Amino acid sequence: AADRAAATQLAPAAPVRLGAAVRLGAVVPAPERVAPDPDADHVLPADAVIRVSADPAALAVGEQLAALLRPATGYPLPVTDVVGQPPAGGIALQLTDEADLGAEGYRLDVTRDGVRLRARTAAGLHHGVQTLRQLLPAAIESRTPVAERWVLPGGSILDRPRYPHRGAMLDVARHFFGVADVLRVIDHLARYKLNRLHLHLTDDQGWRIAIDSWPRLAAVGGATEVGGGPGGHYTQADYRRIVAYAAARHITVIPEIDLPGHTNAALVAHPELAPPGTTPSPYAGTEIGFSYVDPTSERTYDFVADVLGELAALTPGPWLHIGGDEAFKVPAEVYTRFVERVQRIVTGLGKTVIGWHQIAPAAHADGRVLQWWGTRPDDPTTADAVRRGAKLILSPANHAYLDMKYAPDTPIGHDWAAHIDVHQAYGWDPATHLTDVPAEAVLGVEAPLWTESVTTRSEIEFMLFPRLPAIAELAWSPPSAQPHRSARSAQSGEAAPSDLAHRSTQSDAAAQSDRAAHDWSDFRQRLAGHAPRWTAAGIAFHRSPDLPWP
Ligand code: TNX
Repeated sequence: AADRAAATQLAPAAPVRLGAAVRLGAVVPAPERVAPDPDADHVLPADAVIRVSADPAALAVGEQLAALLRPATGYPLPVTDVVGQPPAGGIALQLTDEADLGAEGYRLDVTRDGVRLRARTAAGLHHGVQTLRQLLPAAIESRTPVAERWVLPGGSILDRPRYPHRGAMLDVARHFFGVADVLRVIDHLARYKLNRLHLHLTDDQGWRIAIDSWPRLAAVGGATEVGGGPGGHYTQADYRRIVAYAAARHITVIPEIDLPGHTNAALVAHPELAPPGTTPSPYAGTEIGFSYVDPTSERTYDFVADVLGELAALTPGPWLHIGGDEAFKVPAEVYTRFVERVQRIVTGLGKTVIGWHQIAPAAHADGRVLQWWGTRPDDPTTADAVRRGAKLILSPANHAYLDMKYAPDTPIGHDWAAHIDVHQAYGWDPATHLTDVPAEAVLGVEAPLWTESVTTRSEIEFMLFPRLPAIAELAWSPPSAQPHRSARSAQSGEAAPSDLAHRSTQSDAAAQSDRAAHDWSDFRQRLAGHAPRWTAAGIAFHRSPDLPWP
């Protein structure tokens, strides 16, 4: 295969496109600092080796990089952990102890001689690999060999996330999506450096996770979905597979069991949990707010403890999401006591509570996080919960809800919060969005995809692309441009990376700055430039009129 690949380079069957290198600043989300060096473009040779620090997690990232690059290049790209200077034309993935890179940052240097990626953690290397992918020609996304000059733009990038929580939610309850679809969504998150996948596992229309101690929940409660389809559920083995696939991409799964409302499917399976005098029946519509588990029955708390106990055991991540939204039929005082009791169950399991911001009035529980999905930034109840210790994940429904239509003529989706095209998805600042909430309370951003109207993998992608990358950039990229020097203008060519880190205060606005931080006109160009990648990867997307498509 190596010989064939080399021969392909010398005497290509199809004409090799001698396209220009991708711009170093073309990355989404925008890196913190970019210093291009146009004299240092690197052409990946057919015999390139991927050298990785001798660490299992780092080696796994190296193998993933090889797996990403092999199909289109046809190169063998062996992965080794032999340390030392990278050979000419090699790609080096190195774990370092450079404190400024933080838990997820990376430093990338592309020179004529090779590529060096450094990070303190395998997560940082993983994010750097996503940048590396985006810097290769779009044909790198092809699953079959392409005759192409695999050129990377010269220069250096220093990159770190703005927020630790960068997520998306998939509602697998309204319509069920199988494991393969979820893994593909995980791939989309990884591409844009997101690190949390929130799975909305239960709702009125379906219960999607097998619970050994309450088997009817999935067997009976899982057999429905919106529109009358067959539904489905994940076995615990399925769920573990999703968690492991996500973990290998440095993404933590956050499972949600929505309580006390949005529980009709559970009540159909276990009518004894329903409030006295009610007779639950399977529901395939899209109304909300009618169902709830009986908060006055001890059996309800047995159910909650068993379900959350099994879920905690399946979930290596620290969080359990308890829902809490739209329990309209439960009186406020009863609701608050219920939430406080469920919070105690979660903390008792050694997990951290996340809930929709309706749980705000409940007492603080250690580390608890509210997921704010309002549309009006003035929310005194949430601000008060923050004063009592809560942290926030922001999912403003009029900016971050991926189930909203792009425009009135969008064939699927809702419009109760807004029409959300790319400009609207991008046009807000998480740090200052909520009134009377300090920036330090914001852990990050999450884009939820509710699926009342979303039924297929390509419909998921149509709603995600191109909006998910806009939310990813809000979560990852710095809010304002950092002044920096280009690698070229540095005194010593060798010192380019530390230049990026330590000498950036020297004002050199005229340097070949290839980046503008939160900047719509720059972002729309960069994002539109990804369309050929999505096409090559078979990703469905909406050709939004907001973007200057190539
Ligand atoms: C509100 S947002 C809901 C969901 C719906 C969604 C539709 C939230 C916590 N609850 O039950 O699916 O609106 O946009």
